[in-house]
Amino acid sequence: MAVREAEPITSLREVKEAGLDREDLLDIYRHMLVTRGIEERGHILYKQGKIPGSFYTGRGNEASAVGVATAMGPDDWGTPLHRDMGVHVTRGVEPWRIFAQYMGRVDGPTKGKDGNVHMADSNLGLIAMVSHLPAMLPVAVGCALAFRIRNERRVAVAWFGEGAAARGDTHEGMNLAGVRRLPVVFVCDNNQWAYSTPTYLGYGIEHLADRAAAYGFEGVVVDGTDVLAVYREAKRAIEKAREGGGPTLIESLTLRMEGHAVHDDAFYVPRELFEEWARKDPIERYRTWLRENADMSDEEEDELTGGVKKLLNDAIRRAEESPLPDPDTLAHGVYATPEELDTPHHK
Ligand SMILES: Cc1ncc(C[n+]2csc(CCOP(=O)(O)OP(=O)(O)O)c2C)c(N)n1
Ligand SMILES: [Mg+2]
Repeated sequence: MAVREAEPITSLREVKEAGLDREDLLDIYRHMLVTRGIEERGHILYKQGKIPGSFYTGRGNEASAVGVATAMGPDDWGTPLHRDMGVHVTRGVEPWRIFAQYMGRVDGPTKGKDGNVHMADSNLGLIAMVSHLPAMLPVAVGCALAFRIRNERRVAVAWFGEGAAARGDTHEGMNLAGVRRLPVVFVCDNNQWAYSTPTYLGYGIEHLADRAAAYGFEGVVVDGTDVLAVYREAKRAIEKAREGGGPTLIESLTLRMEGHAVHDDAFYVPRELFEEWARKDPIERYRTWLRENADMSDEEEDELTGGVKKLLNDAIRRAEESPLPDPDTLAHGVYATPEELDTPHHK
């Protein structure tokens, strides 16, 4: 069975219908630029030897991450992964705190206690990834179950990769969500590679979103380089979940434009594939859309890009002033104490 394939948004009228005004449109662009800027500067910090461990980016996934996060409500929760920097940026994590995180400093969201993208700010409705494959998917389903039990009109958003889709916890999470019609939206960042494994060795169906039907909910495939199309599908799915309509699986198609991490030059990805997807660069694509459909002027664009550049320069400076954590605090904040938990059986 073929799932629905999302339509692109072609006019300002459709954008308004989807709930965005012109300021929102420029905010989306700014968030995408900040996302890419953070990761580009991260590469430089890595080469300068300032980032411990490896370094991961989501180049090519900016539209997908920002589009979904823009559709989330302020009280919704999400579990973004190593390709989803745009989610942190859109939810309001300040760039200097992200650079501090990269460099293991105390002002990073994990206070210098975990590796670079294993981070999240729970004050902004985000839960840090434990691991990728896909450890966070059952956690998000658990959030959705809690929202249901507490009668809260909130939605959980769970991200996972197409490689992670082959593992058992994806099935367990989606099955429970389908059976209980929980308020959760699954977002598969299908970037066509799971480390060096191509999709044809990862799954035997045409679209991963085809699987949704087997769990009793809707699946949709969206072009992950089209930020407005991603936004519209995510908004539909999130509001449907909030209204009691159950889960949706959104498969967002992109290409991972860099290696799995900085140590991997992606020699196994055909060059033509990179060239093909570079022509669909999500930021360039959206920039063209804004100029053609929302009258983004040269001055407006210069002001925006100049502002982002300054924001990132200041952010790096501020992050470098942040100290490394005091070794004596190593075990602080790592485990919750029973008193901090609101689950009755822990009392
Ligand atoms: C159980 C387990 N096996 C292997 C890894 C190492 N690992 C982390 S991400 C990844 C690739 C995942 O591919 P995919 O789900 O497509 O996500 P992508 O990295 O492409 O975004 C691998 C092999 C892991 N974290 N956990
Ligand atoms: Mg992948």
